[in-house]
Amino acid sequence: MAKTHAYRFCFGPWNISEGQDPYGPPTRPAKSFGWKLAQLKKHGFDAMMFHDDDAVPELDRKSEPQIRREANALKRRLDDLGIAAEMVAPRLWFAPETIDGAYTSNDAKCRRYAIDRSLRCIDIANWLGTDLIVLWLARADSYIRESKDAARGVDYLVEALERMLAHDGRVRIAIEPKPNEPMDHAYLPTIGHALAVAGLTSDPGRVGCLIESAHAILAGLDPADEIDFAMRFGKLWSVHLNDQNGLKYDQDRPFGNVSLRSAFDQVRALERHGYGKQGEYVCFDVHPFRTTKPEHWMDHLLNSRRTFLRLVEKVRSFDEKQTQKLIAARNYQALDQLVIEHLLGRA
Ligand code: XUL
Ligand code: MN
Repeated sequence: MAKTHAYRFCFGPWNISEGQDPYGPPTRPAKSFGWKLAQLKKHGFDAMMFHDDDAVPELDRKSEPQIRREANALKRRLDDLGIAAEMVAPRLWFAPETIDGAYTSNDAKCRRYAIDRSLRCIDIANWLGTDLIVLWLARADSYIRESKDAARGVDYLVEALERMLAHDGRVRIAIEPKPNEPMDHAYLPTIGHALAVAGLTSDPGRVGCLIESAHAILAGLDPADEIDFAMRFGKLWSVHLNDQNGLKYDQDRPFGNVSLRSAFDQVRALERHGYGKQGEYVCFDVHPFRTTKPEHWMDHLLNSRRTFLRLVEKVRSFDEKQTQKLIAARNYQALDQLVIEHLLGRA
């Protein structure tokens, strides 16, 4: 395994959130984008990830020249700080046009809106200096099965991807699957689904994926297996590391905070396939607890990075020779305990 590889880290402005949930209001006063960017810099993160309207607020109400001006101004701000834009993701779950599923809406006008907005998102990504677009297909599903045809949903998704690929010959599109929430059953719940749809486009090499640990867990899958699978196809272009306690609502907990062993396995999978060597970032899609006080606002991000880096050490010092011996002897019971003892450290 590579011993020298250094990782670069990233988060989004939404990861410094105010504590609201469906049942209660914010518990911390909102901070400005400038404050969030300054925190990112101060704490030594390398990149920020953006929704299109994190980069250019209220972009549906703005003209193209105005969007360009604001994106260019943001790029200058990022450059001054030495911060990269990792990706831009079209926020296709807020506007009235996306109520019935954006690209997969039954209404042609709404599908057109979703595609037009995605093309604008690609332009913003270009102005911010990244070729990576992330699609979390929040509402690509049906509330009522009989109202839609999932096969036609695939056609609509492919059509949208084709329009994006044609809009910019260099753009790479990473699909971020999530099996549920806000919807009941998403059309693309897993990496296998995302890559299958990529294969239907005219340029599958430019359609890959992003794995979020919590989303894989919500699909009943092992995030480390999802990482291995995506990397086998050379398609893992970003990760949203976090944690999740069972099949509940999306929790976006600090990385490793529920299952240290699963986090170890995820880091080991990333390490063994050289994640990051092509410029990929380690992003944390984590949120502070509702109880977090403003003075501890960055701790969920700092702790996630600290846990990640400590696990990199654990992966690099794991006894791989002994592992191979135990595998050869089919002594998986001993292998199981080898992992546990390693994670526990010296008694
Ligand atoms: C939703 C989620 C999003 C995407 C970006 O669960 O993870 O924040 O990561 O659109
Ligand atoms: Mn995410």
